[in-house]
Amino acid sequence: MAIPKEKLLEMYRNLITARLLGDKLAEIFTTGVAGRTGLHRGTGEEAFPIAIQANLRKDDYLKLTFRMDFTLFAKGLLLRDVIGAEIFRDSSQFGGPRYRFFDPDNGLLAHTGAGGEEPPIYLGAAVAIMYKKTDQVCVCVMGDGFANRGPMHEAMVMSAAWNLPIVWVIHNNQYAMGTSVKKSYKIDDLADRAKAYGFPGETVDGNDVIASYEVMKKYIDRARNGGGPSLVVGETYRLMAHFMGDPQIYRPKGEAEEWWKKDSIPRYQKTLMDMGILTVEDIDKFQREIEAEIEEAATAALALPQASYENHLKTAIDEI
Ligand SMILES: Cc1ncc(C[n+]2csc(CCOP(=O)(O)OP(=O)(O)O)c2C)c(N)n1
Ligand SMILES: [Mg+2]
Repeated sequence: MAIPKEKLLEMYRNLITARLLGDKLAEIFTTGVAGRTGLHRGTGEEAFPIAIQANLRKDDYLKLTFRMDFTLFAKGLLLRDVIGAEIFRDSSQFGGPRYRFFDPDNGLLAHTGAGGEEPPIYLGAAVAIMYKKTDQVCVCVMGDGFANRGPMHEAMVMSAAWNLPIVWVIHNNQYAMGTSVKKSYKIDDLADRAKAYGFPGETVDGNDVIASYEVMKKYIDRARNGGGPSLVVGETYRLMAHFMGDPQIYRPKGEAEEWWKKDSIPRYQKTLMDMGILTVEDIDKFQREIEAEIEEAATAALALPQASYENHLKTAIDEI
Protein backbone atom coordinates (compact mmCIF):
# COMPACT_ATOMS: atom_id res chain seq x y z
CA MET A 1 0.00 0.00 0.00
CA ALA A 2 1.46 3.36 -0.98
CA ILE A 3 1.00 5.84 1.85
CA PRO A 4 0.89 9.44 0.55
CA LYS A 5 4.05 11.44 1.25
CA GLU A 6 2.02 14.07 3.13
CA LYS A 7 0.68 11.41 5.50
CA LEU A 8 4.18 10.02 6.12
CA LEU A 9 5.51 13.49 6.92
CA GLU A 10 2.48 14.34 9.08
CA MET A 11 3.24 11.24 11.16
CA TYR A 12 6.91 12.23 11.36
CA ARG A 13 6.06 15.71 12.64
CA ASN A 14 3.61 14.24 15.14
CA LEU A 15 6.13 11.69 16.35
CA ILE A 16 8.75 14.37 17.00
CA THR A 17 6.13 16.63 18.58
CA ALA A 18 5.13 13.82 20.94
CA ARG A 19 8.75 13.18 21.94
CA LEU A 20 9.49 16.85 22.61
CA LEU A 21 6.14 17.43 24.29
CA GLY A 22 6.80 14.53 26.67
CA ASP A 23 10.06 16.21 27.71
CA LYS A 24 8.32 19.54 28.16
CA LEU A 25 5.59 18.01 30.33
CA ALA A 26 8.20 16.34 32.53
CA GLU A 27 9.90 19.72 32.93
CA ILE A 28 6.61 21.43 33.86
CA PHE A 29 5.76 18.73 36.41
CA THR A 30 9.13 19.05 38.13
CA THR A 31 8.67 22.79 38.59
CA GLY A 32 5.50 22.26 40.65
CA VAL A 33 3.22 24.46 38.54
CA ALA A 34 1.07 21.57 37.28
CA GLY A 35 -2.31 21.35 39.00
CA ARG A 36 -1.74 17.70 39.82
CA THR A 37 1.19 15.42 40.64
CA GLY A 38 2.54 12.13 39.30
CA LEU A 39 3.00 12.38 35.55
CA HIS A 40 2.93 8.95 33.90
CA ARG A 41 5.44 9.46 31.13
CA GLY A 42 4.94 7.80 27.75
CA THR A 43 8.25 8.65 26.11
CA GLY A 44 9.32 5.84 23.78
CA GLU A 45 5.77 4.57 23.12
CA GLU A 46 4.56 7.40 20.89
CA ALA A 47 4.68 5.74 17.46
CA PHE A 48 1.66 3.49 17.96
CA PRO A 49 -0.86 6.16 19.09
CA ILE A 50 0.43 8.52 16.41
CA ALA A 51 -0.14 5.86 13.73
CA ILE A 52 -3.62 5.09 15.11
CA GLN A 53 -4.67 8.74 15.02
CA ALA A 54 -3.33 9.20 11.49
CA ASN A 55 -6.27 7.00 10.43
CA LEU A 56 -8.99 8.87 12.31
CA ARG A 57 -11.29 11.78 11.57
CA LYS A 58 -12.24 14.48 14.06
CA ASP A 59 -15.72 12.97 14.45
CA ASP A 60 -14.43 9.45 15.17
CA TYR A 61 -14.39 8.36 18.80
CA LEU A 62 -11.08 7.58 20.45
CA LYS A 63 -9.91 6.40 23.82
CA LEU A 64 -6.15 6.32 24.37
CA THR A 65 -4.41 5.04 27.48
CA PHE A 66 -3.95 7.63 30.25
CA ARG A 67 -0.20 7.47 29.60
CA MET A 68 -0.52 8.34 25.91
CA ASP A 69 -3.24 11.04 26.16
CA PHE A 70 -0.58 13.67 25.59
CA THR A 71 -0.43 12.59 21.93
CA LEU A 72 -4.03 13.76 21.39
CA PHE A 73 -2.85 16.80 19.43
CA ALA A 74 -2.70 14.23 16.60
CA LYS A 75 -6.52 13.96 16.88
CA GLY A 76 -6.85 17.69 16.30
CA LEU A 77 -6.56 19.16 19.80
CA LEU A 78 -4.45 22.28 20.09
CA LEU A 79 -1.08 21.72 21.73
CA ARG A 80 -2.06 24.35 24.29
CA ASP A 81 -5.16 22.37 25.23
CA VAL A 82 -3.27 19.07 25.47
CA ILE A 83 -0.76 20.61 27.86
CA GLY A 84 -3.62 22.34 29.68
CA ALA A 85 -5.49 19.06 30.17
CA GLU A 86 -2.33 17.40 31.49
CA ILE A 87 -1.66 20.13 34.01
CA PHE A 88 -5.29 20.39 35.13
CA ARG A 89 -6.26 23.55 33.32
CA ASP A 90 -9.67 24.29 31.74
CA SER A 91 -9.67 25.46 28.10
CA SER A 92 -13.44 25.10 27.58
CA GLN A 93 -13.91 28.86 27.17
CA PHE A 94 -11.97 28.48 23.89
CA GLY A 95 -13.75 25.29 22.81
CA GLY A 96 -11.15 22.88 24.22
CA PRO A 97 -11.36 20.23 26.96
CA ARG A 98 -12.91 21.23 30.23
CA TYR A 99 -11.30 18.56 32.30
CA ARG A 100 -8.73 15.82 31.62
CA PHE A 101 -9.43 15.40 27.88
CA PHE A 102 -13.23 15.36 28.13
CA ASP A 103 -13.93 16.79 24.66
CA PRO A 104 -16.96 15.18 22.94
CA ASP A 105 -16.62 17.45 19.89
CA ASN A 106 -13.30 15.72 19.22
CA GLY A 107 -14.65 12.23 19.97
CA LEU A 108 -13.05 12.12 23.43
CA LEU A 109 -15.59 10.84 25.92
CA ALA A 110 -14.10 9.61 29.12
CA HIS A 111 -11.04 9.05 31.14
CA THR A 112 -11.83 7.30 34.39
CA GLY A 113 -9.58 7.27 37.43
CA ALA A 114 -10.79 3.71 38.06
CA GLY A 115 -8.78 2.42 35.13
CA GLY A 116 -10.45 0.13 32.63
CA GLU A 117 -14.02 1.43 33.02
CA GLU A 118 -14.00 3.16 29.63
CA PRO A 119 -14.74 0.31 27.16
CA PRO A 120 -18.51 0.18 27.85
CA ILE A 121 -18.68 3.97 27.36
CA TYR A 122 -17.02 3.66 23.95
CA LEU A 123 -19.21 0.64 23.19
CA GLY A 124 -22.14 3.01 23.76
CA ALA A 125 -20.66 5.43 21.22
CA ALA A 126 -20.43 2.55 18.71
CA VAL A 127 -24.10 1.67 19.38
CA ALA A 128 -24.99 5.33 18.73
CA ILE A 129 -23.12 5.21 15.40
CA MET A 130 -25.10 2.09 14.47
CA TYR A 131 -28.42 3.82 15.23
CA LYS A 132 -27.44 7.07 13.55
CA LYS A 133 -26.18 5.12 10.51
CA THR A 134 -23.13 7.38 10.09
CA ASP A 135 -19.74 6.13 8.86
CA GLN A 136 -17.89 7.10 12.05
CA VAL A 137 -15.74 4.58 13.87
CA CYS A 138 -14.72 4.08 17.44
CA VAL A 139 -11.20 3.07 18.54
CA CYS A 140 -10.76 2.02 22.15
CA VAL A 141 -7.16 1.57 23.28
CA MET A 142 -6.41 -0.01 26.64
CA GLY A 143 -3.09 -0.79 28.27
CA ASP A 144 -2.08 -4.41 28.73
CA GLY A 145 -3.03 -4.02 32.40
CA PHE A 146 -6.49 -2.46 32.13
CA ALA A 147 -7.34 -4.66 29.12
CA ASN A 148 -7.50 -7.52 31.61
CA ARG A 149 -10.35 -5.93 33.54
CA GLY A 150 -13.94 -7.16 33.19
CA PRO A 151 -15.48 -4.15 31.39
CA MET A 152 -13.32 -4.68 28.30
CA HIS A 153 -14.32 -8.35 28.01
CA GLU A 154 -18.01 -7.62 28.33
CA ALA A 155 -17.83 -4.76 25.85
CA MET A 156 -15.97 -6.96 23.34
CA VAL A 157 -18.62 -9.68 23.64
CA MET A 158 -21.41 -7.21 22.89
CA SER A 159 -19.52 -5.51 20.06
CA ALA A 160 -19.23 -8.88 18.32
CA ALA A 161 -22.88 -9.79 18.88
CA TRP A 162 -24.02 -6.47 17.37
CA ASN A 163 -21.24 -6.22 14.74
CA LEU A 164 -20.38 -2.71 15.95
CA PRO A 165 -17.96 -0.29 14.23
CA ILE A 166 -15.26 -0.47 16.90
CA VAL A 167 -11.58 -1.42 16.86
CA TRP A 168 -10.37 -2.70 20.21
CA VAL A 169 -6.69 -2.08 20.77
CA ILE A 170 -4.23 -3.25 23.39
CA HIS A 171 -1.25 -0.95 23.79
CA ASN A 172 1.15 -3.56 25.15
CA ASN A 173 4.07 -1.80 26.79
CA GLN A 174 4.93 -5.02 28.69
CA TYR A 175 4.11 -3.67 32.17
CA ALA A 176 1.19 -2.67 34.35
CA MET A 177 2.82 -0.76 37.22
CA GLY A 178 5.38 -3.38 38.39
CA THR A 179 3.70 -6.43 36.82
CA SER A 180 5.13 -7.87 33.62
CA VAL A 181 2.67 -9.11 30.96
CA LYS A 182 4.43 -12.45 31.24
CA LYS A 183 2.87 -12.80 34.68
CA SER A 184 -0.62 -11.61 33.80
CA TYR A 185 -1.19 -13.29 30.41
CA LYS A 186 -0.72 -17.00 29.83
CA ILE A 187 -0.61 -16.56 26.06
CA ASP A 188 2.32 -15.20 24.04
CA ASP A 189 0.29 -13.38 21.42
CA LEU A 190 -2.40 -11.21 23.04
CA ALA A 191 -4.27 -10.98 19.73
CA ASP A 192 -5.14 -14.70 20.10
CA ARG A 193 -7.95 -13.55 22.36
CA ALA A 194 -9.87 -12.15 19.40
CA LYS A 195 -10.74 -15.65 18.20
CA ALA A 196 -12.75 -16.29 21.34
CA TYR A 197 -14.91 -13.23 20.66
CA GLY A 198 -15.37 -14.19 17.03
CA PHE A 199 -13.53 -11.36 15.29
CA PRO A 200 -10.10 -10.93 13.70
CA GLY A 201 -7.04 -10.10 15.77
CA GLU A 202 -3.57 -8.99 14.74
CA THR A 203 -0.37 -8.00 16.49
CA VAL A 204 1.93 -5.32 15.11
CA ASP A 205 5.29 -3.81 16.03
CA GLY A 206 4.07 -0.66 17.77
CA ASN A 207 7.45 1.03 17.34
CA ASP A 208 7.16 0.74 13.57
CA VAL A 209 5.15 3.74 12.36
CA ILE A 210 4.36 2.42 8.89
CA ALA A 211 3.46 -1.12 9.97
CA SER A 212 1.21 0.26 12.72
CA TYR A 213 -0.44 2.69 10.32
CA GLU A 214 -1.17 -0.06 7.80
CA VAL A 215 -2.60 -2.54 10.30
CA MET A 216 -4.77 0.10 11.92
CA LYS A 217 -5.93 1.32 8.53
CA LYS A 218 -7.02 -2.18 7.58
CA TYR A 219 -9.24 -2.61 10.65
CA ILE A 220 -10.50 0.98 10.86
CA ASP A 221 -11.53 0.85 7.18
CA ARG A 222 -13.15 -2.51 7.83
CA ALA A 223 -15.18 -1.12 10.76
CA ARG A 224 -16.13 1.99 8.76
CA ASN A 225 -17.42 -0.20 5.94
CA GLY A 226 -19.66 -2.30 8.14
CA GLY A 227 -17.19 -5.17 8.71
CA GLY A 228 -17.53 -5.03 12.48
CA PRO A 229 -15.11 -5.17 15.40
CA SER A 230 -11.53 -6.42 15.60
CA LEU A 231 -8.61 -6.46 18.01
CA VAL A 232 -5.18 -4.97 17.28
CA VAL A 233 -2.24 -5.37 19.66
CA GLY A 234 0.65 -2.91 19.41
CA GLU A 235 3.89 -4.23 20.89
CA THR A 236 6.02 -1.59 22.51
CA TYR A 237 7.80 -1.03 25.81
CA ARG A 238 7.31 1.27 28.76
CA LEU A 239 10.74 2.90 28.70
CA MET A 240 9.83 5.32 31.47
CA ALA A 241 9.01 4.56 35.10
CA HIS A 242 5.34 3.88 35.95
CA PHE A 243 5.23 7.43 37.37
CA MET A 244 7.95 9.98 37.95
CA GLY A 245 9.53 8.75 41.19
CA ASP A 246 8.97 4.99 40.78
CA PRO A 247 12.30 3.25 41.65
CA GLN A 248 11.60 0.49 39.07
CA ILE A 249 13.05 -2.33 41.14
CA TYR A 250 10.94 -4.88 39.21
CA ARG A 251 12.69 -4.27 35.88
CA PRO A 252 15.44 -6.73 34.85
CA LYS A 253 18.78 -5.04 34.23
CA GLY A 254 19.47 -4.25 30.59
CA GLU A 255 15.86 -4.79 29.44
CA ALA A 256 15.10 -1.10 28.82
CA GLU A 257 18.45 -0.61 27.05
CA GLU A 258 17.51 -3.38 24.59
CA TRP A 259 14.23 -1.62 23.82
CA TRP A 260 15.90 1.77 23.35
CA LYS A 261 17.63 0.11 20.37
CA LYS A 262 14.18 -0.37 18.84
CA ASP A 263 13.18 3.28 19.35
CA SER A 264 10.78 4.44 16.65
CA ILE A 265 12.40 7.80 15.89
CA PRO A 266 15.77 6.77 14.39
CA ARG A 267 14.01 3.88 12.62
CA TYR A 268 11.39 6.12 11.04
CA GLN A 269 13.98 8.76 10.14
CA LYS A 270 16.02 6.11 8.33
CA THR A 271 12.95 4.77 6.51
CA LEU A 272 11.91 8.24 5.32
CA MET A 273 15.47 9.15 4.30
CA ASP A 274 15.80 5.88 2.36
CA MET A 275 12.53 6.77 0.62
CA GLY A 276 14.01 10.16 -0.27
CA ILE A 277 11.32 12.20 1.47
CA LEU A 278 13.30 13.46 4.48
CA THR A 279 16.76 15.08 4.62
CA VAL A 280 19.12 15.89 7.48
CA GLU A 281 18.24 19.56 6.96
CA ASP A 282 14.51 18.74 7.28
CA ILE A 283 15.16 16.90 10.55
CA ASP A 284 16.86 20.00 12.02
CA LYS A 285 14.22 22.33 10.66
CA PHE A 286 11.30 20.29 12.04
CA GLN A 287 13.03 20.02 15.41
CA ARG A 288 13.46 23.79 15.71
CA GLU A 289 9.94 24.58 14.51
CA ILE A 290 8.34 22.10 16.87
CA GLU A 291 10.38 23.23 19.88
CA ALA A 292 9.15 26.77 19.28
CA GLU A 293 5.52 25.62 18.90
CA ILE A 294 5.70 23.70 22.17
CA GLU A 295 7.24 26.62 24.07
CA GLU A 296 4.49 28.92 22.87
CA ALA A 297 1.77 26.38 23.69
CA ALA A 298 3.18 25.73 27.17
CA THR A 299 3.16 29.45 28.00
CA ALA A 300 -0.47 29.71 26.82
CA ALA A 301 -1.49 26.56 28.74
CA LEU A 302 0.01 27.79 31.99
CA ALA A 303 -2.11 30.93 31.65
CA LEU A 304 -5.38 28.94 31.39
CA PRO A 305 -7.64 28.87 34.48
CA GLN A 306 -7.43 25.90 36.85
CA ALA A 307 -9.97 23.16 36.12
CA SER A 308 -12.37 22.31 38.93
CA TYR A 309 -14.20 19.04 39.50
CA GLU A 310 -17.31 20.91 40.65
CA ASN A 311 -17.53 23.00 37.51
CA HIS A 312 -16.84 19.97 35.31
CA LEU A 313 -19.52 17.86 36.97
CA LYS A 314 -22.07 20.64 36.98
CA THR A 315 -21.69 21.45 33.26
CA ALA A 316 -21.46 17.77 32.29
CA ILE A 317 -24.74 17.05 34.11
CA ASP A 318 -26.40 20.14 32.59
CA GLU A 319 -25.46 18.83 29.13
CA ILE A 320 -26.99 15.43 29.76
C1 LIG B 1 -9.37 -0.02 38.86
C2 LIG B 1 -7.98 0.44 39.06
N1 LIG B 1 -7.08 -0.41 39.59
C3 LIG B 1 -5.79 -0.02 39.77
C4 LIG B 1 -5.42 1.25 39.44
C5 LIG B 1 -3.97 1.70 39.65
N2 LIG B 1 -3.25 1.77 38.38
C6 LIG B 1 -2.99 2.95 37.80
S1 LIG B 1 -2.14 2.76 36.38
C7 LIG B 1 -2.11 1.08 36.53
C8 LIG B 1 -1.42 0.21 35.53
C9 LIG B 1 -2.11 0.16 34.22
O1 LIG B 1 -1.35 -0.64 33.36
P1 LIG B 1 -1.58 -0.61 31.82
O2 LIG B 1 -3.02 -0.70 31.51
O3 LIG B 1 -0.68 -1.63 31.22
O4 LIG B 1 -1.10 0.88 31.39
P2 LIG B 1 0.38 1.48 31.42
O5 LIG B 1 0.60 2.04 32.80
O6 LIG B 1 1.33 0.42 31.10
O7 LIG B 1 0.38 2.57 30.40
C10 LIG B 1 -2.76 0.68 37.69
C11 LIG B 1 -2.88 -0.71 38.13
C12 LIG B 1 -6.39 2.13 38.89
N3 LIG B 1 -6.11 3.37 38.51
N4 LIG B 1 -7.65 1.70 38.70
MG1 LIG C 1 1.11 -1.47 30.29
